[in-house]
Amino acid sequence: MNGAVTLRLLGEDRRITGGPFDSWDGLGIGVCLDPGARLRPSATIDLPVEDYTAPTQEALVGALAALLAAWRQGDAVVHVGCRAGFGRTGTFIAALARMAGHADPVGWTRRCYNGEAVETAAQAASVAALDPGAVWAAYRTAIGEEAGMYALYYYPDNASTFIHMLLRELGVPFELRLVDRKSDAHNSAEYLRLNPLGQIPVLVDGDLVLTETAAIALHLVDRHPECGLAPPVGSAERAHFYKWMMYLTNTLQPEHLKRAYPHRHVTNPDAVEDVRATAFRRLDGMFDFIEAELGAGPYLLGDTVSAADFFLLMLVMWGSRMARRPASLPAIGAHATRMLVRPAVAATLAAEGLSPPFV
Ligand SMILES: N[C@@H](CCC(=O)N[C@@H](CS)C(=O)NCC(=O)O)C(=O)O
Repeated sequence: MNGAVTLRLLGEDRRITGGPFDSWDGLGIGVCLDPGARLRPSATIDLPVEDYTAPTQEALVGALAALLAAWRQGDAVVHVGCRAGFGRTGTFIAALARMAGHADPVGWTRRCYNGEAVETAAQAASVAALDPGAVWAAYRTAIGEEAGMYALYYYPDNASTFIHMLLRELGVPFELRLVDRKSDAHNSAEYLRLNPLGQIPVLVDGDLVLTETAAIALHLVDRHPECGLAPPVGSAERAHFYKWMMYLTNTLQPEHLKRAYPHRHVTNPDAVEDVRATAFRRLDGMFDFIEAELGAGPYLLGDTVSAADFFLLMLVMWGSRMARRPASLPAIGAHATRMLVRPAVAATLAAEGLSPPFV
């Protein structure tokens, strides 16, 4: 054995040992990355990877989903191993750290498991490219869960963008329904039946028709707790998660809306510019506050990503229209850069036709 790490996955702390596969005592689940391993107990998940190479994304996603599904059956211990137990083992452990939401899974694995973990650039790249949404989708298939189809009423670069990113990150099936604001579709009788306020987004989840961006996000993280996009209910971290969700929805987002719709806040048309300028100034102050609170972050809650980080990213992207772009602040810029490379975020921006620079 080389070492052991603990990662919070599927709502529980999981202990994972790593090292040569043939050194495993055979108890629990084994993840075998060594094509030449002699030991083959029945509870083995095979992911054969040659020395100094990286698994394909498809194979990595399949093995991660199989392990998550096996964990769900009980509290089994897990041993991950290849021949020496550094490079390929470290790569798999780093992939698990990514699934647990760590900001720098390779760095984390080198710090917590083994300094030599993840030996090649290709192995590091395979961890960076991992799409958690693809793993969650494969996991649901593996456990036979019938995920219902969501429908998201959206318009590119509207508040729906945050929910769109979340749906992809959760790996759930969804359908996008465009509400064409150019033709005033958000004020059509049909849309007003869904949201009497005529605002975007609306999420349809079976019989449930839900409005209000933050409420939709909270509903989604509750519906899919396995994905860990919100800390455990009742924990101090969960309380901070609520704090950020509330701040973003009741303070930052409304100020953006004041900037976008200043005429709604005046009776005297001459005051429109003053309202707009004041909103810009207040937004600068709010982003200064977030910059200070984020600090080293790297995420709003510290080392692991949550739904609130996707919300912040969207509000930072909206700020690319500001004289001082919020992403020009160092901590917010680093946060946005980290979030933008997540496969779910990149896919959302591509689908909505949104292109950088946001940072
Ligand atoms: N409180 C709502 C606000 C949503 C909102 O204002 N959406 C904008 C697009 S980003 C919209 O639909 N604007 C159209 C309008 O207000 O007429 C939420 O968070 O969902």
